[in-house]
Amino acid sequence: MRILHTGDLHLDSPFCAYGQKDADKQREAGRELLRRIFDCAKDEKCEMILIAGDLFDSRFVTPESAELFCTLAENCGIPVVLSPGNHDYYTENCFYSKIRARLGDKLTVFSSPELQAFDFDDLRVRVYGYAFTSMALMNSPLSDATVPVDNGYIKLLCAHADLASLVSRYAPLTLAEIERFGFDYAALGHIHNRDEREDSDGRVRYCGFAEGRSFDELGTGGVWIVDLDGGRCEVSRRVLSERAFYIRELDVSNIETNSALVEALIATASSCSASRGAHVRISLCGRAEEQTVNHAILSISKIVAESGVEYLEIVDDTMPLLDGEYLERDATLRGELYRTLLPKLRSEDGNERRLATKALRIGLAAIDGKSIFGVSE
Ligand SMILES: [Mn+2]
Repeated sequence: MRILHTGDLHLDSPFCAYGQKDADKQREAGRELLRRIFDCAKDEKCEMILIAGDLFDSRFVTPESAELFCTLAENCGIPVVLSPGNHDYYTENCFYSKIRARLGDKLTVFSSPELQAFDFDDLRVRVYGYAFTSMALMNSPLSDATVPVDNGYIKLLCAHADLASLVSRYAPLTLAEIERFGFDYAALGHIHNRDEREDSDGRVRYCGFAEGRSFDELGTGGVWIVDLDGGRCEVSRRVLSERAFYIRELDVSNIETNSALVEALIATASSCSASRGAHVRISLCGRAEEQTVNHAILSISKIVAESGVEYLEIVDDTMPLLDGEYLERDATLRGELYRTLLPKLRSEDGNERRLATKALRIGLAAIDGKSIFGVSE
């Protein structure tokens, strides 16, 4: 049997950092992603869709997304099983309970914080799971549950859970608990950036993000296609993202001219542009002439156009091209300023380093009687 495993789509996020229009666009992109996921289930001839929680970002679902989800679940022709997570937790009058009457057995939703199981006799599959019924679920629903007698069906778990911490507020499951049940496959959600697999044979997995939403979710996203067959379990990834985030570092120490830096930035950005909708952050490090860096930052639209990325930001992490050794021995105010800032200039913390670098530039400019307004932000 073949399953599609997804979750953590966080549809209808407020996207507060965006303006109204862009936030609407982001939410529409989320709906398009949902369409692609259901299309994928159809194209791949999946027989069931497991959604491991946080399908929606909150309990407030927009009418557009509500209608889309219902239509897709109604027409896909295969069972959709969903376990509510800490964002879209289940209550008596939540979205999921409201659409129950309309969707009937096309959508199966777990509704209790205790372990539940549903049988799908046509498929000879039993799906275990539980629901968050508030923003937290302090215990593991598997820990006290007795392992039920096997009925010969394929045994699945669909759950929103935290395998990373025993004291988590988000259903702290352990791998041992999952293995005690002997699931053929455990479809988890909650942690967006885990490794491919949690156990040695790849039967326990987080769905991972289906499409990156920020620089916290790097690279392409997708869903798992799971084939279960006579005790065998084969899992493969289908990339469904049309937007991907990347962070790159560029050492500018040996780059001497303005145009050489722009060329280097175009090359670095281009290395990400094979992915659709590449969003790239390049952090410049090493020692550089301030003016060269400023020129590059002003050339950002040219770099975007020539590299083929959708979005680019440049973070200036460079050290000014100053003679540090000379400044360290300098007995004047310039040396004093440098020595005072030195621990922060060498700090492990990138933000502290950036701030100290800026303070040094402004301070040296002021001591030299130069304008400090040319100092970049
Ligand atoms: Mn979650």
